[in-house]
Amino acid sequence: SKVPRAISFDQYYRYDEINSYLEELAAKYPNLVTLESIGKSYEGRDMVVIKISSGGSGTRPAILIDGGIHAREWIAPATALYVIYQLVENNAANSALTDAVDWHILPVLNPDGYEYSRTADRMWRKTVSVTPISGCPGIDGNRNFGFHWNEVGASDYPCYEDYAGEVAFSEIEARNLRDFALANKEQIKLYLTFHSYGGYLLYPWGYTSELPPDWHTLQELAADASLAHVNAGGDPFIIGSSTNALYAAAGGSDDYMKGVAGIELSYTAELTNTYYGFQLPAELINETVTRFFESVRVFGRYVKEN
Ligand code: ING
Ligand code: ZN
Repeated sequence: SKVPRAISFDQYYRYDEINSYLEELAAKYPNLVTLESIGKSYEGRDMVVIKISSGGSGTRPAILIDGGIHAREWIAPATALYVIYQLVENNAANSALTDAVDWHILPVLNPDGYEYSRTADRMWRKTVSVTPISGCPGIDGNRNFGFHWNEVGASDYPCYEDYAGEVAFSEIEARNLRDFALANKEQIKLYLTFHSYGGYLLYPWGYTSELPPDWHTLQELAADASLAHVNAGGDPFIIGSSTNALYAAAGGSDDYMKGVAGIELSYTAELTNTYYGFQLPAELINETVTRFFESVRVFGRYVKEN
């Protein structure tokens, strides 16, 4: 695996390159960065969470971020990587975001699928594990979480893109994230999962059109994050519950984090709303990630102040 000379945001990296960068950061910034493997993927890739913490006793409030649960949504790992880059390599300018809050970031939740999308099928969405139908591998990771699993907006048929799996948490990648979140749930105050595309900031629920009791807080914080995105030159996000703003779908990671792990502030970010869809050109990574980092700042500040 080759180490990038310096990270840049005009290209999409391979999984090994992303992990090499994380290792480089851990070596270079030992007082700020630690790496934790939360387990291996189906094909045996290490799933690495980078913890960014300037100190404290491990009881600081924390933010959990993941990207890349869906293989073809390449801008999601790129955005997670940019957040890491800013918090670590530009910490002098961003120390207000790390002086009271810890960050746990998993840039690629579905590494097998990501590599498959990089090398074989650009539009692959799912994991790559076997299903009861040979010739139709893969489960939709964002239909596989065990909260109101498979009740709505998911398929029982393995050949479909939104196949929920034979059982909840059939996927090792979803189990690994679940176990990490549950082990750290006292600390984690906010969960952000990066997807593309469409330009939405979504909060639970995806399984019902009913709103959580604290939906007003979720809505207002997302509105602040959207305003920061606009002030950075981006478009406003469409904000609402997944069911009401986009479509109903059960088994999503955001519903699980709120409904079971008890992380009250839980969001899905659908990054970019260009006509390129999933295939956002590499030339547009930079403006996408720099603008969205201003939204991430808002989430960070909120956790710090509340
Ligand atoms: N969109 C999400 C999906 O998994 C979503 C939207 C998120 C629905 C959370 C329900 C709950 O379908 C993409 N682009 O994957
Ligand atoms: Zn997605």
